[in-house]
Amino acid sequence: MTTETQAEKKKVIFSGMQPSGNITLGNYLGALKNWTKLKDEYNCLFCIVDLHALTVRQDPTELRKRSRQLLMQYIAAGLDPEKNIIYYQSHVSAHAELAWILNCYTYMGELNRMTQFKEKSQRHSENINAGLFTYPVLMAADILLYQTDLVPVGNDQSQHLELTRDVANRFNNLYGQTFTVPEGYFPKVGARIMSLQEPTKKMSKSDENPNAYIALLDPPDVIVRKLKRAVTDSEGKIAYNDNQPGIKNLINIYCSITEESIESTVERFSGLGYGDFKMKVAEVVVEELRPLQEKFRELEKDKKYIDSIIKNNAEKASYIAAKTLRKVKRKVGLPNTI
Ligand code: AQP
Repeated sequence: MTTETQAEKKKVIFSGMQPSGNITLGNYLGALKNWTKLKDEYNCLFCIVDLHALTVRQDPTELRKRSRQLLMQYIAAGLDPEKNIIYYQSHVSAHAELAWILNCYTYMGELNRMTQFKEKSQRHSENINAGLFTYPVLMAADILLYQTDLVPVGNDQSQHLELTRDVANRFNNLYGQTFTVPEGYFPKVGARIMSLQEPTKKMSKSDENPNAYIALLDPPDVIVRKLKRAVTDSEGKIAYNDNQPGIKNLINIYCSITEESIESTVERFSGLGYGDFKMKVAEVVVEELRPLQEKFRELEKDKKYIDSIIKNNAEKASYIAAKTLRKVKRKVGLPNTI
């Protein structure tokens, strides 16, 4: 078998992140770090889903800057822009086109049930726009355009993936086999990392309080300071349970990085005070992020290289996406281009 045929046989993985803030240790441990383990085994597309970020008001200059930074952080974390397709969603117009078509095959009732819409419309009550409502349809288009087999998702996204599968099946039933129906890919490691200030809420890059999250590019002294300030409890005991969500979160962070078991971590640190334990966590976080931050700074200096990645990968993604879009247009009866 030639290398090319082997590559073709690999399953397709699609995943993405929104440049809606500076990505956090939560995004890294829950998604990015796991992606780096898949990058050789699968045909991977890792997207910067900038169109999705528009569902919440963004400062245009900041959005552009963060999108580029996110792309560089993907590479700095270990994704390979030669083997993986790393690109901006807005550079491949097929995403928006397919989303429109799929909007016509998705029911209001289905979208009304989406819990993320309910949650985000509460959080952004001043701006409940139609994009926020149809967000899952754009996500379905992202996935289906590439005939994706597997989508690494956290629990928070499983409802959207189910909708993608329903829409794909509906379309295939109406028009014959058009889309691969994707499955969720649930990584073995990748705890849900919680806010450092409200440990019952997930760590989010768009949190208004920067002390609630560790950004991947936070310098070591900032990481130490944020962890020292992390909210804990008055039990004074290192234990892993829901009554001590702050300490539980710090243990999860520590174990996700070191891959040590929770039991042995709790046992090893059981005699420590919270202050000392926080310093142990800070040490492993700083060391984990150090190489990523160094690589990021190198990449930042090489504008030409990053520009070439942006261009080449957008072309690769567009080529694959155009094939699916052409098929879809033909099936629904849109006229051929002349
Ligand atoms: N706290 C978290 N712990 C573990 N995994 C997480 N992810 C997000 N937060 C955590 C995973 O990161 C990926 C990218 O997510 P996204 O950019 O699509 O947006 P999100 O899930 O809404 O992440 P944020 O940080 O909370 O963004 P904002 O604040 O903009 O809403 C996903 O795979 C997600 O599971």
